[in-house]
Amino acid sequence: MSEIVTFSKEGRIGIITVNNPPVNALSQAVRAGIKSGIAQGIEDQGVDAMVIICAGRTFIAGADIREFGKPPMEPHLPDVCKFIEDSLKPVIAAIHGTALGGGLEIALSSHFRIAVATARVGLPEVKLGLLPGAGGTQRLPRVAGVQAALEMITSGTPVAAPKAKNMGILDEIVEGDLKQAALAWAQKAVEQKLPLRRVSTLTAKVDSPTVFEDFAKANARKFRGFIAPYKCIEAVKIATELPFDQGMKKEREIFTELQASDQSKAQRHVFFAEREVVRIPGLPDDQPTREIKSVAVLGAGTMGGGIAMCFTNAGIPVKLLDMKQEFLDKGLAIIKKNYANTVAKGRLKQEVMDKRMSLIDPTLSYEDLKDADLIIEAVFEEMGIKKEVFGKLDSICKPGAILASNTSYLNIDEIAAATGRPQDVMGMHFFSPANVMRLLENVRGAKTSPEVYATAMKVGKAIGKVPVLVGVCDGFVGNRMLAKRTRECGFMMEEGALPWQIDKVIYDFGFPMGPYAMGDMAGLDVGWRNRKAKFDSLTEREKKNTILDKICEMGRYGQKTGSGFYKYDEKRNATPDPMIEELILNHSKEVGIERRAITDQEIVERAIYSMINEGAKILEEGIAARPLDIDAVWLYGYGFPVYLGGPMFYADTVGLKKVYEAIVKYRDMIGAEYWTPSPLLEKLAKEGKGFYSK
Ligand code: T1G
Repeated sequence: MSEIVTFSKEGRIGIITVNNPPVNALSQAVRAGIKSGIAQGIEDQGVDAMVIICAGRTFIAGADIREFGKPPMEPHLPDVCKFIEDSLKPVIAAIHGTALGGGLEIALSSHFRIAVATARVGLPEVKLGLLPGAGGTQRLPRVAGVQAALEMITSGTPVAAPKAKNMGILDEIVEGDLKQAALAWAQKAVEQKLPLRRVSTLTAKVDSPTVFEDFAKANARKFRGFIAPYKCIEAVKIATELPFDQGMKKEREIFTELQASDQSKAQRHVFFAEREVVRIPGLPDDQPTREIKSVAVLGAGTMGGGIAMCFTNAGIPVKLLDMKQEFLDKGLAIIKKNYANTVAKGRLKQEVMDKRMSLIDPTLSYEDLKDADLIIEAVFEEMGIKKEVFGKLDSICKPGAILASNTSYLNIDEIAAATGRPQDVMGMHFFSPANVMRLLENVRGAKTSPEVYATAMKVGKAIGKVPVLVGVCDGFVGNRMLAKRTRECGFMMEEGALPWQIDKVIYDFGFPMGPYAMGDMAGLDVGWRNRKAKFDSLTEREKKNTILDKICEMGRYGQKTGSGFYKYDEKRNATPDPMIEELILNHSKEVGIERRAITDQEIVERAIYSMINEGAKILEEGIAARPLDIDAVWLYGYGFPVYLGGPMFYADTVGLKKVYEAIVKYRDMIGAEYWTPSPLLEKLAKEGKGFYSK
């Protein structure tokens, strides 16, 4: 037996203990250890029953994802599960923490399952572009019913133990010491000769023959673009149609197919990227950070209010400052309404809402901010105002306080220079709605100290964000790349495409919405104001591309004015507007561009490859340290489809040679001013490598 799986005996009960930190993943050694532990218990005449239990913070959290894509090693998990289930001696799974994926499959192959009340059980494989591959799709519908199995397997969301008991997944919720409870259970099973419950022998019944179709239809919007959810439905259906062993064979075939798919590779990449992105290359793991026990937010507007909620949600008290009482009252009312909506949906208890509201201390006085550990400014995006605010904060806030700006594009170094402590100044760029969007772009200035930005990364994780560290440049990582897509889409509209064609292509690519529908939702006046602010830095062609100006000059700001690029009915349903089509055709004539047919493929290439090329330049400049930083920004802040893994991972999937050749093609078509290949991209393409090549 290896150290990570041990076999011990208490009385006549054999205990198989898994101890493979941090989450007891089912590596080859763990699988082998469990199998030989069960074998030992079966052979040992002094053993009447066995318990599978885990050390550390959780029961088995699934297969070892790092082993995927490598040659599979024996024993295979389905065989280990069968070996457990076939045991003639009772096997009890004792669960704490999270029994996920292969962990729940091990438990479902045991004869009885007990858990502490705080445990959760789930089959999250679909989030990795997979399906449960060791009997989860065949055993769960037999024990919890088809509908429940469909929901659990296609959502991947774990279920709390009490609910899992009601669903028939768990036999008992135990209190006190789990191991003692498991031993007592095993004793009872032996003494009362409880019939061994082998889930594979049960039947998965369907209440209605259309349950699978109906389920797929009902979730079409949620499953859009993904392959795995439909394969999950197919496998559960098989559980209702075929004998267990044949169903297992089918499940394994589908699993193997999905494991080799680009979608699963992308989603596995995203799993690790989300965890790796918080680690800052070049900084020691024990980098000192500052303690953040109190926060202040300047500006009670939409962003300020959302940012305040991020901290109250994490139990951190917030001082919320604004210039006028009416602004404060309005901001607090919006926060209250947001919480009340969540309570009304049953997703938050009233007392928790009250607690969070009580953590907000509104103020009109800068003086009240003097003891805050972290101050986040979310005032109007104008450099003069930012400098004035930071100058004031510099004079009031205690030494060691972190002064952060939520600016989405202004120069952090210039803001920091307005203080005498630039080492304590940085950007913390939240995304709207700040209490919902998971991305936090942490912007380190030229003088920001490692202690300060390491603290901001820790704060980001503590408030449930995916914090990404980036450098100072116009638009940081996200908006800088987005500007390239916006430019190219604007050019294609001049050259022959229409906004609704571009939107459909970007939507079908996998984004939640196309750029023009998004513009109409956010308000075209926002983009128009940015365009005006940046007008002098635009190229001649961009200056002449006045389609947005013309639409806004008509007072068409999008949904809020009933029309923008689209026209909207009272339910805000969008319809392409012939008036806009005419406006665009006239514009092309005006600027002397002969319109041509633009293919959907060209739209994808120009919209996405322009961003990838810019991403490569961002890497060259060190604005982002790794491609995964860029992918995380786009996945958690801009809705890049998770099954493509982010723009840089997607580029590798397409192949950098192909991306490079397309960029060269557009350089020759549109101009080097817009399409000069990044030297890094060119080099990697010529070496047959990718951004993630080792
Ligand atoms: N394999 C390998 N490493 C894993 C892992 C796994 N299954 N789960 C977590 N880790 C690493 C993770 O990368 C991180 O490493 C550390 O553990 C702590 O994780 C046949 C096919 C369990 C809820 O999808 O959801 O079973 O960054 O930071 O926030 O049907 O981890 O420290 O180096 O996330 O407390 C199905 C995945 C697999 C569960 C804990 N299982 N894990 O969350 O910690 S497929 C999953 C999680 C499968 C079978 C199939 C979470 C967690 P590092 P963490 P956490």
